[in-house]
Amino acid sequence: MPKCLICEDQYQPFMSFGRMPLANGFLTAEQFADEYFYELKIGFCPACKMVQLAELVDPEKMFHANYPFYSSTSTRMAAHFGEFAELVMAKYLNSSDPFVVEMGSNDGIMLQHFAGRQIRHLGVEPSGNVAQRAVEKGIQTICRFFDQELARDIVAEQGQADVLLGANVMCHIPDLHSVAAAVRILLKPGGFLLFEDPYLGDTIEKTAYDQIYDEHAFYFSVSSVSYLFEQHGLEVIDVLAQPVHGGSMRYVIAPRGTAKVSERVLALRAREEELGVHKAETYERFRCSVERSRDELVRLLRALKEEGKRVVGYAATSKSTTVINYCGLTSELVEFISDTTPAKQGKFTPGAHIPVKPHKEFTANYPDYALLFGWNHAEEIMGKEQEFKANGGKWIVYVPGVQVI
Ligand code: DWN
Repeated sequence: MPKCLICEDQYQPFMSFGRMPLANGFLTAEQFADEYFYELKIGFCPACKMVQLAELVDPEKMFHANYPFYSSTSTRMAAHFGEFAELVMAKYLNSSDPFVVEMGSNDGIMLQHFAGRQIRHLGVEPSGNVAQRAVEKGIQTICRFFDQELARDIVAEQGQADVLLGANVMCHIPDLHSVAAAVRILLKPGGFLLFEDPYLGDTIEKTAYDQIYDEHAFYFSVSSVSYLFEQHGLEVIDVLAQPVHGGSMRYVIAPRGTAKVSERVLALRAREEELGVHKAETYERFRCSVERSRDELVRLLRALKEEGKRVVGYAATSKSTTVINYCGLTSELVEFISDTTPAKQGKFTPGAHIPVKPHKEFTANYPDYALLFGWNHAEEIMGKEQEFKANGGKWIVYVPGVQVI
């Protein structure tokens, strides 16, 4: 039985997706023979309520100088981080010369707003290539993993921070106790930590099983997040639902007793009780929904293949690695995947080795169906691909259910 990474209790995993490659391990044909696999298995700890991966991948295998995900590929996300930065400036930066630190700052999509206003800032990003992109934009960035040692170094050189930020990073870090301890070191006594990640409630309700992959070590609820930070003298003072990445939650954390706790925190706890995020049966039901969703998608794709229809994947997302490998999709069913990231183009998807091609290959010869692996960006993508629809093309989505649009 695996041991919980948060409370060290033992728990029973509730689902295995089988042998899985790295979600962002896009590769060349020469690299096929050495491809890395692990078992993608997820469990729920009844003691502290944390949902987590049972087998973790070494962070250095995932986040390195060739990490292919650049945050700035979505215009919707760029706008979202602009709004996030504005909120922080308006509500949480109260000192005369504030200092903002962001963990997992990627290509600087959020910090650029602080840099643009000459606000003291520092991005902490372990993937060298994306960190370099931020540096080129004039954003102060250090290429390291966020931990206690780094927190001490930052305090020694630049002092404590008024605000710590994290967007789609906290759930990626296996040693969350080290992060919480680092927050205590780096944060001013009256400071705030704000972070957001995909929300467990949405993942369950929408059967968004593709949120589960190596990089996401944890699947947060306000209950599990509260438990974690309470061990370190910190508390959740506010929660704000975000309509991005298929449903995210922003948590505002402060040293215990230094700020008023919003009623939204209690309301979300109550909603989680109703949803049953604390009950083993909920995860059994989730597993059944995932299996049903997989079977429906495979059935649909096989039927289209028999009818002689062309299906192309749209957006070689990290999430697609789980769907493709769990459902056993191959290039027989999905001809190729169109993606706008140069670092993924000309390569093959992890595990199933479906070719990834530039977007112009999609528009040059529209398929009959586009399987939307970037379903979380549906509005943005469908908005700009109206010609595909006008040419008779149809979208296939699988979250919250398998559907042809
Ligand atoms: O937590 C994480 C999330 C937030 O971002 C990660 N660990 C890594 C990444 O996950 P993802 O790859 O599933 O993210 P997205 O934003 O759903 O997908 C990005 C991919 O989609 C990129 O390869 C670019 C591609 N894309 C595209 O080809 N055309 C995206 C858009 C918006 C488009 O129009």
